[in-house]
Amino acid sequence: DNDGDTGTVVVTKTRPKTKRPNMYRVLILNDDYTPMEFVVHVLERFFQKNQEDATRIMLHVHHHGVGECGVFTYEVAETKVTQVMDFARKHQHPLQCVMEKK
Ligand code: TYC
Repeated sequence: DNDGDTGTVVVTKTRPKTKRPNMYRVLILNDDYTPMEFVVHVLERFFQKNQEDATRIMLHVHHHGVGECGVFTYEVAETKVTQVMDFARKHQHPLQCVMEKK
C-alpha cells in the first residue's frame, strides 16, 4: 500500500480469520404423558434420526430425564425448538424442547 501523503510504502499483512460460530445443544425433556412413539416421530421428523437412533434417544430421555437431539448454530437450534414445541402443542402433548449453549 501507499499512504498517499509522504509516499511511504506501507506493507500490510492480512490473516484469514475464520471465526467458529457458537454452537447450541437442542435437548428434549421427559414427562409422564407424551407417548413414546410421538417422541420417536419427533426425532425422525425434525432431527433426521433413523428409527433405531430415535428410539435410543427417546429411551435415554425416558430414563434420565433429558437427552440431546443435536448440536446446531443459534438460528437453526431456535428453529428446531420452535418446530418441536409447535408440533407438540398441536397434538396436545406436554413435550418440552430447549436449547443450551455448548
Ligand atoms: N415418559 C414418557 C412415557 O412414559 C415417554 C417420553 C420419553 C416422554 C421422552 C417425553 O422426551 C420424552 N410415555
